[in-house]
Amino acid sequence: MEKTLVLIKPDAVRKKLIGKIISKYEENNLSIIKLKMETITEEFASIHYSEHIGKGFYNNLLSFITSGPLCALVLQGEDAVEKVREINGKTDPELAKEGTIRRLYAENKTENCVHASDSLESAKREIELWFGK
Ligand code: 3AN
Repeated sequence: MEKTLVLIKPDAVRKKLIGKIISKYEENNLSIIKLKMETITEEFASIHYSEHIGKGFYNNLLSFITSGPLCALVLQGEDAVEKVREINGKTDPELAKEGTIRRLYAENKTENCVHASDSLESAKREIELWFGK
């Protein structure tokens, strides 16, 4: 069984979509094993998004992700990393498949409702960063 980290980002929290988003994961047989609400600092955000430092969208990404409370969760299930990325859809909501969270609810590539770990390795790193060992 795999574990993966999901963030329900500040745009989705403001739009009161936490319940709808969590339902999508549960309907796909994933279990929530950890969950918390938090408004993160720029310092913490820069660790989470360290791979994007220097990219054109980095400053916007940082101010957006720190702009209000988000919901962090660890999901567990068979093939959880890949499954959650399928459920979320592509980064750009216009390219995301019908029925995915981003296609249904996201505004644009930055305000795109959800984050999910992109590999088992990043899942391990991100789960430790957000919830400790
Ligand atoms: P994903 O979350 O789909 O795996 P990443 O890891 O490539 O996407 O990017 C992390 C976050 O950075 C995205 N969720 C999105 O909010 C933002 N982002 C990525 N690419 C762009 C872009 N071209 N323009 C604006 N924001 C972007």
